[in-house]
Amino acid sequence: MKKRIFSGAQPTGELHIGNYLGALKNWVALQDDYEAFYCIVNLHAITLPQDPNSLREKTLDLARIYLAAGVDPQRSTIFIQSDVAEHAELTWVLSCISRMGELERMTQFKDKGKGNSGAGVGLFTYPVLMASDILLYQTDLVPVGQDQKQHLELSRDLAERFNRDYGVAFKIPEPYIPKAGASIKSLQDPAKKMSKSDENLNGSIFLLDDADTITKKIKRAVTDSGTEITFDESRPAINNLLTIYQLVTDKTQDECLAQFEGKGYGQFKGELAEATVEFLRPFQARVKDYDDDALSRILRTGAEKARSIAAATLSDVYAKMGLR
Ligand code: ATP
Ligand code: LTN
Repeated sequence: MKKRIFSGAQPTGELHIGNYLGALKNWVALQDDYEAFYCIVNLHAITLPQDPNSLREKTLDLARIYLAAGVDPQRSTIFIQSDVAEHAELTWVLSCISRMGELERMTQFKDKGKGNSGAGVGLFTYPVLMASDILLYQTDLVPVGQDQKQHLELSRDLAERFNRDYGVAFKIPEPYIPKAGASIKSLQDPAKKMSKSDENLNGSIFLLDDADTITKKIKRAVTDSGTEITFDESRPAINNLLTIYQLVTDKTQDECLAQFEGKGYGQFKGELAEATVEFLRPFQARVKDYDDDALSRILRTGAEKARSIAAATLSDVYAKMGLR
């Protein structure tokens, strides 16, 4: 039997090339060898206020993005988190075995909510919902970017704790974090990761940006002092741009180095812009491939499949805890 993978993204804004290279690219590659579940995590999105109509729209837009990126609905299960009630139900159970201290240590919570008594409780318990997502499906592998590593460790801790205290109900999931692309940086500040919520729109290349916009953003990207174009962590701006080049062209590091040896930043940026535009072109054409009916069918079928697996896990958990 094939091993299982699970991953998800939030319908909270436009996806950028960091999301694509850090996560989606691997989702597509892994679906050949794994039974894959790709979720649109709209319950995570409401940890911050969302306009209802816009959330509905962004949820469907994100499903289109998964499909355009190459997630194949014949092989992989695509579904909306809130369509499978077990995610919320298991979250309550796992909240009861989570500790305040371990959630307080989550760096994402520290960045977004810690010390602010007006912050929503959902921001605090967010990683427990993520653990439920993963554990409901007896997941083997979770392809994510570097920023999710700590959340995944919490998922493993909660699974181990439950299994030890109540009997084995969960598989212990492994992270899958790519060597290159796990943390694509902002084009404006290579000390920060590229992020949907960055106020500086020039820092991110969005998947639906047109060729002109992409070229402008790359031309404006900050660079490091010096002139060499190499993979070198101590020169984070060029390292980031070269990593993007490597991933959008599928070249090896050596091929990239050889190609830009002795060339200037101007020429490099021109070639990077061109390669990025070419990489996104087929994706952008496919975003309109599915009409609303086709999309609804895929999401309905996905939710049914997901629900049948999630229900079996939850029922086992309830039985082991004495809830039924
Ligand atoms: P953002 O900060 O852009 O809102 P997120 O992590 O909150 O990102 P999601 O859309 O849920 O938002 O993330 C989907 C996937 O993209 C996750 O696996 C995440 O680890 C990955 N990811 C997010 N930002 C980057 C980045 N800059 N580089 C590589 N992977 C990333
Ligand atoms: N927390 C993640 C999104 C997410 C996820 C998941 C990723 C929610 N549930 C399960 C992998 C597996 C984020 O903010 N990027």
